[in-house]
Amino acid sequence: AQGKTPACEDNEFRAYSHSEIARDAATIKNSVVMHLTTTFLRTPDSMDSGHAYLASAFSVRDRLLQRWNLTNEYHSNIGAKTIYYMSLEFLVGRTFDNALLALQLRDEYAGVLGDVGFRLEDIIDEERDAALGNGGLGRLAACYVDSMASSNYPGWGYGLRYRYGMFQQQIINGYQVEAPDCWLDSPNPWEFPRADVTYPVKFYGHLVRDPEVSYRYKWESNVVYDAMAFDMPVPGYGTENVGNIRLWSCKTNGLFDLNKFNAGDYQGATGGQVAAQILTDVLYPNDNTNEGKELRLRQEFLFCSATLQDIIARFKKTGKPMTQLPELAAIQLNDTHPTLGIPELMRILIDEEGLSWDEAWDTTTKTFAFTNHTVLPEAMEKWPVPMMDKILPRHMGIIYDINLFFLQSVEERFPKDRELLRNISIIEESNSQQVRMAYLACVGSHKVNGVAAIHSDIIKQTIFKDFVRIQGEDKFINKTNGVSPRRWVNECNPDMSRLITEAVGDRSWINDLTKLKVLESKVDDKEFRQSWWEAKQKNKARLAEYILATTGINVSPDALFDVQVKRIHEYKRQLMNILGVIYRYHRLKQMSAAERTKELHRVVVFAGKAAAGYWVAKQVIKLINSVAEVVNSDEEIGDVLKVVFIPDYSVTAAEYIIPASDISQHISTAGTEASGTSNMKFVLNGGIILGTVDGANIEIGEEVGEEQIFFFGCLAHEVDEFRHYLRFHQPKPDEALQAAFDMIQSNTFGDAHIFQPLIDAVLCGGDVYLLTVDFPSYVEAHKAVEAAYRQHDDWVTKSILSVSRMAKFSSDRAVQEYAEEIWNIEPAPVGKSTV
Ligand code: F58
Repeated sequence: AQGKTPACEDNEFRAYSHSEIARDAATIKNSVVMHLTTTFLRTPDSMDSGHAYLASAFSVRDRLLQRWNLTNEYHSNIGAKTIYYMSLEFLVGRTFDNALLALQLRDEYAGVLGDVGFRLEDIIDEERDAALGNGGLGRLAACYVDSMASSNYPGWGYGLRYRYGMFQQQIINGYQVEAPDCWLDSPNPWEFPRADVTYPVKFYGHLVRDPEVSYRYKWESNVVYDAMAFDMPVPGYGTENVGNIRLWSCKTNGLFDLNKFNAGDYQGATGGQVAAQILTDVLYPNDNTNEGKELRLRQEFLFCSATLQDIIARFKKTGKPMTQLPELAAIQLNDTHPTLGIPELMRILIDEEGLSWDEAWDTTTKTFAFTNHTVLPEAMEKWPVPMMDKILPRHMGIIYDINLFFLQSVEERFPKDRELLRNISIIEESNSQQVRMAYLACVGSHKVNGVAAIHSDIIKQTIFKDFVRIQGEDKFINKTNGVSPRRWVNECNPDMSRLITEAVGDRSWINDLTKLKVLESKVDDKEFRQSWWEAKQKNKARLAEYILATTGINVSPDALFDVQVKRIHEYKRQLMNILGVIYRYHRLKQMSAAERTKELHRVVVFAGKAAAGYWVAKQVIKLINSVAEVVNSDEEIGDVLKVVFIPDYSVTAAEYIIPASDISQHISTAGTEASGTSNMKFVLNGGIILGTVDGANIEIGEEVGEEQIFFFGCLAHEVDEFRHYLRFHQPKPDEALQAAFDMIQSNTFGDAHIFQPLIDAVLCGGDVYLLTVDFPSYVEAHKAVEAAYRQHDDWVTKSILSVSRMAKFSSDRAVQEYAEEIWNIEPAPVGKSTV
């Protein structure tokens, strides 16, 4: 990209680049064959399903590319304000089916592939997930860029292109074993290397003070890595708009030391390359815990520096003064992991662009906004000052100054309140000083939001309490999460989607979930109800096949499917669930065979990954698998109770599992789950929630009505008192919980010693997650679920009514609220609507 590009004078060139997407079978076939033969050097006779996928995917991407180019060109031509969603995680999953649906080419490709003997479903199954995220936070980022694209907001995601994404989970002898996710081993049709978009990123080094301006420095270092951009298209649905996720990869080419090589030092010659590459090699696999490793800090900075340089390079093309940046760019921090973007922007504005401190600070705080996703103390990001000072000396200096000016302004308003100053300082004065990233993010942003109403209230009363007092209520707002109706209904649940489309009259609901309201009028329509039930049964049969294929366990789709799928964490209480299962098993064993025949059949499904270093969570997985082994092979029990742990939970697995649930469990200790987003997906797919009064469960309950949700357990405001009590008093399990413990301790599920630490955490460790408190009401809630499920007609009514009332939980609604209340940005549709 050297020199200025001449304007294109060739009309044919321009016309082709703007031409309509061809939809006829002959053109599609031609492009698939073209890729098969010229991109992959295969003949039609030697085409297997893997190559059929690749050739089709490249063909679809050609169609997407054209729109993508036009979108970028259009937004830069009109000088649209753009939202940059900075997230160290994007849990995208697969793209092929999503792109086919967005382009409305699914039937066409199914036809073309059918002609050569392939089923589209099998071809779709060839794609590997892009699993560049851990859980909720990463998937939320993917839903938000999907909504930005589909709602025509000029918006980009920024992240890292990890060579190894979320690890693959194998279950060996009941234990989780991690294997690397080598997702880039085969060609990836959904990324575009942009070798020309590369930025140098510095580490370590020293500072030289500007002789004229005391706060301006030159940062000199010879540790410089290159971050190179890879772009992933985000197909907008029902629009020609295509969004972008720009991922940085640490480029190593320039780091080969030819001198060392010539001197015979082969390892030394590539040492620089290895050191650089490591930066974007792996995703840290933690969910709601802070790892605090130096490599992680360097990852975060590489990400922030490259992203800020890129945003500024784009802005500078407008020729406007830097202080106008907030008029063209809004940056959203997806939790604290990208917070170094704040001092990095300050550094660029002051040291490189020559702004004064005040101008730079004003520009920065108007540009950034920050989303908090957790209240768990162990997840709070903090970096030791000495580490930060060594790796990022300039940024440490800037953070000190930000803190100084902030504390000075507080001191003026609240003189002599030393306690207050200590509490709000960005630098924590503990044994070793630490930088509190949540405070830095808060001080450097103009808006701070939580992700569900209860969570936003809690953060205002806890970690940001003093900041609310100092900076005002208005800065702290709520943006309840949402999920994409494209992936989480239309793509994963084709049968239910067809029914909704029939009821609505067209497909407009896919971009406007308020249309689901019409389902309410169908609730008494016999035929509709029957089809609704059949769609669920079909999804259950599909999941039963998936379970058989992944675990070898046979389950009957006629049973109640009871599902808990999410990261394994103590606060999410999978332990309580499996203890409930054990208690159920205990009761079944006490019954006579005749009594057992009257019992409702149930399949309890678990899936989820534990962070590699999270021992307790891994023991919970082992317990679930041990229980499954005993229960599933107990001939007395048969189909009355089955327990399944589906290995390697992923976005794609979720797309099979969620549409098949009758009841799903969201049972975190009240006040601990910020929002949850799978709860929304389950209800949108006609499932009912069994949950605590926590996170977005509460708002889901408000929307669907109390008949449509099963709540249990203590309330958030009661938790502190219970915890306090249990610190000083022996927890008392009720009879049911004690029966479950007894069953474990009598070696029913193998050597009880393995599981004793799990029991001890409850009985001797203060029962921090309040299992003894909530277990009785949990068991009662299960009974209520069972009674309701037996009332088949009422259950179908609940299911239809729930879906009809779920509009609020579309990520389109969430993104629109962010756009209006935080980003101050408007849709800028490119081309025409395609619905
Ligand atoms: C999740 N956080 C919340 N963090 O737990 C969940 O309640 C919420 O619905 C969701 O965010 C979206 O708002 C979460 O997923 C992480 O995985 C972090 C990744 C990086 C390290 C620290 C945890």
